[in-house]
Amino acid sequence: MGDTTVIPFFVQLDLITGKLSSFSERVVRRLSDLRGLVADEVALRRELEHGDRIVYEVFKINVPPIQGHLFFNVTVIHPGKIGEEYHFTKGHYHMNEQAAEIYIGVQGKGLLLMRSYNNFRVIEMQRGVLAYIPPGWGHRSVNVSHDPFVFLSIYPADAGYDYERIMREGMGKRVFATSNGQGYCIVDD
Ligand code: M6P
Ligand code: ZN
Repeated sequence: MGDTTVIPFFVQLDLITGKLSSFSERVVRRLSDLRGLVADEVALRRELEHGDRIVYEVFKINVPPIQGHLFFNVTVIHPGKIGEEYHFTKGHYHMNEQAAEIYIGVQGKGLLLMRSYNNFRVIEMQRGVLAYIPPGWGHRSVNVSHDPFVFLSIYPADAGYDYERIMREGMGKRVFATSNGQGYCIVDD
């Protein structure tokens, strides 16, 4: 039998800005949370001297973290670079190797980096792009624009997050600004 402790509900999503009418939790990730993940740790330390700015925020709607339920979040990656590397999320694999995820681009422009062993995929995200992350693929998002990059994600509530593996193995790709500061280049890592 399914879990019937939650009664149906809705929230309003502004499809232009990605703003939610309400949320249960706001997770804030700052520069200091990206220690050990950036290409240029010296640049990170230098930027930290000017303050520990917010890199991205996740607006979560809480449902029980158990099989059968779905999490849905809005993630906002603020524009910016660490050295020449564009702001990105920590990235994770799902603890539950059966758990897929769907991303829906809402605002701005980003890249969805994915890795499964030595297979790599990159999807350009913008409003209306529906991307599928199959089970077993690590995923990280990057803001390659000068505006906030906002996306909605939907995934099994028992997916779990494995950040360790990303720490150990990396995503295999990094995204830097081009010299004129307008575009991006994807580099093997
Ligand atoms: C999306 C989802 C979340 C994730 C968030 C930030 O909303 O994939 O599960 O928490 O992005 O990414 P990370 O957990 O890698 O910091
Ligand atoms: Zn995920």
